[in-house]
Amino acid sequence: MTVNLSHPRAKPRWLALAAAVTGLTLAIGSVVLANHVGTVSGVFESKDGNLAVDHSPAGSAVDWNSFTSATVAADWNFLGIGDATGNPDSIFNGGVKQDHDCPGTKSGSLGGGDNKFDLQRIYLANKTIDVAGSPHEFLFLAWRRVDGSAPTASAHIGYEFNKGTAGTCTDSDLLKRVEGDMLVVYDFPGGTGDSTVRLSRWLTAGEGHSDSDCEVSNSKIPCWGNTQVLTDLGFADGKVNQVTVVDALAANEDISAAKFGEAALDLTAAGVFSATDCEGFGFATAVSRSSGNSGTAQMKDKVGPEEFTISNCGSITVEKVVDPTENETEFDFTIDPDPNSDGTQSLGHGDSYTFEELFAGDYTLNEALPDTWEITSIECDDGTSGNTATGDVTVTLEADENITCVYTNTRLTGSILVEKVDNAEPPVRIDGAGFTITPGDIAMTEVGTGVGLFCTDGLALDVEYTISETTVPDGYNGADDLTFTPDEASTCDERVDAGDEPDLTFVNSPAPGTITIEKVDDDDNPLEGVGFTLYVDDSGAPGTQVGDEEFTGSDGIATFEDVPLGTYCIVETSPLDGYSAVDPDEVCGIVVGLGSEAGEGATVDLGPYVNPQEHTVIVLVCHDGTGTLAPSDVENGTGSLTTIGSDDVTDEQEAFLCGLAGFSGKAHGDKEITVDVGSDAHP
Ligand SMILES: [Ca+2]
Ligand SMILES: [Ca+2]
Ligand SMILES: [Ca+2]
Ligand SMILES: [Ca+2]
Repeated sequence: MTVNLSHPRAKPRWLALAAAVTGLTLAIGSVVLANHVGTVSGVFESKDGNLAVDHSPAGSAVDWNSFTSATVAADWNFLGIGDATGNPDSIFNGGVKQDHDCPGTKSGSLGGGDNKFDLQRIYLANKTIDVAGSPHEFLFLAWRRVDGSAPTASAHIGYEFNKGTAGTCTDSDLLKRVEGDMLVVYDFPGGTGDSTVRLSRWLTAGEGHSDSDCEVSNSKIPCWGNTQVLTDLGFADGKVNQVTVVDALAANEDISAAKFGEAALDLTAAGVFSATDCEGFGFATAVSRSSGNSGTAQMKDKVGPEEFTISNCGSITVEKVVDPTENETEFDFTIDPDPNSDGTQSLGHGDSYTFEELFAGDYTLNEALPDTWEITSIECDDGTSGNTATGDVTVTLEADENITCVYTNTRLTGSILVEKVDNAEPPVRIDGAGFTITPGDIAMTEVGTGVGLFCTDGLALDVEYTISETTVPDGYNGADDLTFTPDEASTCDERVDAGDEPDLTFVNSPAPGTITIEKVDDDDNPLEGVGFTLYVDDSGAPGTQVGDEEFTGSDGIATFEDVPLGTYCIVETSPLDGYSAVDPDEVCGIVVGLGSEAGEGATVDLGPYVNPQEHTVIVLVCHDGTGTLAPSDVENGTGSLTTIGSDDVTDEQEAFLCGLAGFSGKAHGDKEITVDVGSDAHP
């Protein structure tokens, strides 16, 4: 099987600026082309020696002037290739013969008197036409040489069609010839003579050919093989203009007699193409020759090469576009029917694959869609759109055609909805948190403000994400990381509107608080060893005890740590002897609330509690005259006692006590006395 080049349709290389004149010049359509080619191809006027559309049916009859506004007319593909004239021109080096592969070329002049060799442009057109139920590849070609030679001057134009699979020549823009390249030689004897069209193929030793297969008797392989005279076989016809004709492709240029020639070839009838093998040519070059003698003719002017595709097969290319583009997922493509067993082709973003060597017909491409993707478009450059639900697109391929279909896939994305609650029963959503999703380091978006609900969408499906509480509300301990894998397409807007339950709930416990209490005496001295006990505040009275009794240290401070949020009472349960515990000995309504920083509880500082020092006031009453104790009743408002008498002490003690300083000269009866207990009156 030969190689199908599968080039896209040739782009216009040369177009006239002139307006089309075909509409004005349509003749009565009564002419029937006489020979085989004309009869079959019918409507390409290849043998009337002009460029205007003269025949019927109007609208499908084609001559060269049909291509003034488009490179495709009635499914004929057209290419015009212009060429320099005079000096400089792109020409062959002197002495180059037909069989020279990669011959020398140059920019120069063909020389005086050689106007008959100076090509100004060539035209090419091709189309697949059904002949008796079989597709035939038809090729039409034309040449225009410069004015300046007599109408009797002969013309010998070679058209070389290269597969181009071996690249270009080293020293020129010509294509390296490969086995099966095609040479068409158009020989016009001059005057009113009939044109002859010959065809030969390039032969190489590697394909089993030998020198004896060459057309030119003294040539060596590789060479052009023996020619078929297609005009004799009825597989080609042609005509050179006998009168001035108008070329609408070249600004309605008048072309005088014998400066324009055209021909048609049935390449399938000539055996170039078959119903079973794909054959293709991708480039065309024209050359004017000094004569029709293949052995002696010199190569003169050169036109082209340019891309021009003739093939009985086509190709279908799949191009893959993926959104997001950085994704590395690959998608599996198949074609049905699959005549060349291409099988499944896996393509990622930016990849393409061409199913080559496809005969004309209907083909269905299919993409097997991964679950987490959708096809957003299937667009082919023949105008066909595919079914995005099934991944199928069916195109009708013509020979010579490449159809490119672009499959665009978009990754389905899901969302994660999380809520932030405290540890109350029932839980209450709380404000002030922040979450980050990895991979991607995505900060979650809070839904609304201060409602403790967060959502992020655009996340890949079937990917496990880790959600971290990266901002913890003040006064709370943060929650551990959680993971979630979105498995269905969704957006945050949809889910919030629908009131969906959160995927994840982060529970934060408030950080426990601390209560400190300081104990001092009424001289502001810290008191060590005072015991306090914490109770739940039960309607203003101590309820359940919380933790152990705590004692003050040398700094006078007792501390209750890890105290849950709540309201408490503190009771001085172990006061020091010699000190009052009534300032106060029980405090309720102590509130431990949320702390002011993440992870830290509140600290309640109850400040100094003062335990006053205690003293005893002793009253003695002595009789001034005898120096002896005189028992007397004493009251201080809360109680009464009787001072000691002589029977309570020894004589020496009585003498000592009554010798102490006192207020003397007091008669019997009640006496007022004020005692200021001195704070410095003891150690
Ligand atoms: Ca014509
Ligand atoms: Ca015509
Ligand atoms: Ca040239
Ligand atoms: Ca030229």
